[in-house]
Amino acid sequence: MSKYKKTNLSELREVQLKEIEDIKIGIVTAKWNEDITSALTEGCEQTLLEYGIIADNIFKVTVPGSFELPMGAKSLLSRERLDAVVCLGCVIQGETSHNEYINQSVANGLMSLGLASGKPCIFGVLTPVNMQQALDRAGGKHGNKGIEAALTALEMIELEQQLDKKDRSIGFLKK
Ligand code: RBF
Repeated sequence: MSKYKKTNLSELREVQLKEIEDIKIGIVTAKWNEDITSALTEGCEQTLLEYGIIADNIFKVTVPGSFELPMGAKSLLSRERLDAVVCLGCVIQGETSHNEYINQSVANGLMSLGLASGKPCIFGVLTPVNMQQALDRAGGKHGNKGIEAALTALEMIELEQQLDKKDRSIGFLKK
């Protein structure tokens, strides 16, 4: 079997974090399709706690719909010294193309915000064709994408910590 087999990303991964008690993470959740997004939020928060993030250092807010996720993330980032922000939503395809506008805007918005702020803005938005596909990804047969979003945030923080360590060691090279 190829070592590149598709992994179920909800499986636990190893993440090595330093000073875990100081890590602060935001969770922004869209209220549209609340049954789905609350399951994503629960998976996300539970995972952060399991990995050792302190409950008081998890900052949760809600926004009306997925379109508002980038603005919610920006507002949260400007008020709290966050190490990452996870954005969770569910945009179900309808009879019109509204979902395409929302999804593209949110993806672009979160990418721009992440690059501009230097803080990982995690795209945890389901883009299913129907409710069943959403349920399958919010604790169903395809896992819970809220868990994966939490793990992605932790891995990006780990990367930042590893790079910081390299930066600091430059001044201590042996002659
Ligand atoms: N927001 C979602 O998070 N998921 C949806 O499936 C969703 N469907 C929408 C469908 C239509 C036709 C409209 C107008 C909005 C929808 N929204 C949805 C809300 C959207 O993200 C946003 O909150 C509103 O457009 C207000 O800016």
